Amino acid sequence: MATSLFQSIFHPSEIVALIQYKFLKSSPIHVIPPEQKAKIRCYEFLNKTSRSFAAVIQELDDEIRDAVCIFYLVLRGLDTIEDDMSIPIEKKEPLLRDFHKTIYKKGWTFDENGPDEKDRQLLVEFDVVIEEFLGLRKKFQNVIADIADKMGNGMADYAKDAAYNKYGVMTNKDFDLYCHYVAGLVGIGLSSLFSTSGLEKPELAKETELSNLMGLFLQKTNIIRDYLEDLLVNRRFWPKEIWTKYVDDLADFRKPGYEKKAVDCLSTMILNALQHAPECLTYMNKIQNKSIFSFCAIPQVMAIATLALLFKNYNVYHSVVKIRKGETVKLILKCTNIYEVANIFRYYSKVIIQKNDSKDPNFMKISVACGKVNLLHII
Ligand code: D61
Ligand code: MG
Repeated sequence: MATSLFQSIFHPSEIVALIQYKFLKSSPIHVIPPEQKAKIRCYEFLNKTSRSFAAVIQELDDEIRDAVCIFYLVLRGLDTIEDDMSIPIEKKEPLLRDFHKTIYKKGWTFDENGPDEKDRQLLVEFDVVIEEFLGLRKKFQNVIADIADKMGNGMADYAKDAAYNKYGVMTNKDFDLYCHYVAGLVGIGLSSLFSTSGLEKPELAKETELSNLMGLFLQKTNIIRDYLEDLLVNRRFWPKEIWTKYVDDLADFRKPGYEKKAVDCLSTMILNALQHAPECLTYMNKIQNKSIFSFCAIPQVMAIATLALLFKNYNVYHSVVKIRKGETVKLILKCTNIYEVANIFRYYSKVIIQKNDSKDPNFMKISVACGKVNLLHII
């Protein structure tokens, strides 16, 4: 709290928001009866493994909260297998492809992750996630298993692709497909869970393209922000089709003399993500339930705020650039309805327009993309 307040010292409205948020947060968080040991452990895992989603998931209405929590933990488990480079591909491929069946195996656990894998403990105690999964309504189970099947097979296809392992993601089309597997499918699954619960209309489950783009917008923003972190562990998610226009090796952007190229390539990446913003607003405009609305909107506004902060920001190549806690909290407090969220999107599109300059090769396209966010009037 002290560091967050200090970081916002020149942003008084954020100080107010930080203090307001601190008091609001101490109001009811759902109590789980002490005999439900597995469920308690699942929520502990949720809070341990997710900085960005734990809070919004726990604020969901009762009808949907546990299903979304288990959906998250199942996919986090799958991702913990995907991310682990110490598991040989012969072992990894069947683990990923069969994961949708594994979640029905009472008592299954996995202790073969590398010792440094950040969420290894989740799989070591995965029997508790399975227990809770098996306690969900059959309809929820089917949605979760279907998404785990598609995601696991998509991850396995990439994990055994030789070009992907050598160079990373190749084309823009590849980039969209990879992001579809790891994040777009989450959006599609969530829409099905919302409809199944009865909290949203059945039609929402049919909006698979808009749901997919909700995930793409979040995942692409993370991939842009995490350039350095990923490069240091030799993971390359920026599509080769984009960066080869500027350099021969993705790591060259870090070298002295490449600053202009680096910032221009960053603009191309940000433009690519920003093009999804209008459709994300269109999706959120369809949400009726208040708790689901906040759950969807908070990650989205953080993403557009992050894109605005990253734009023209050469620091991306030398450190991890993140929005201040005070700014995050201010956004969370504002995310109450579609009009506010549309205003926040417009605000950040203006921040981007102000940083845009005519010497940027993407100047025109960025102006157009921001213009589309600005002009979108909801209802
Ligand atoms: C509305 C609300 C939330 C949404 C949404 C729509 C649409 C999509 C998403 C959330 C998913 C966004 C993913 C962006 C963060 N990326 C990652 O976590 C990467 O892993 C991807 C594979 C596992 C996905 C697990 C997940 C994430 C968020 C959820 C969820 C499941 C279920 C419900 C709600 C939110 C990233 O992981 C980094 C890490 O290991 O920490 C990676 O490996 O690329
Ligand atoms: Mg991953």
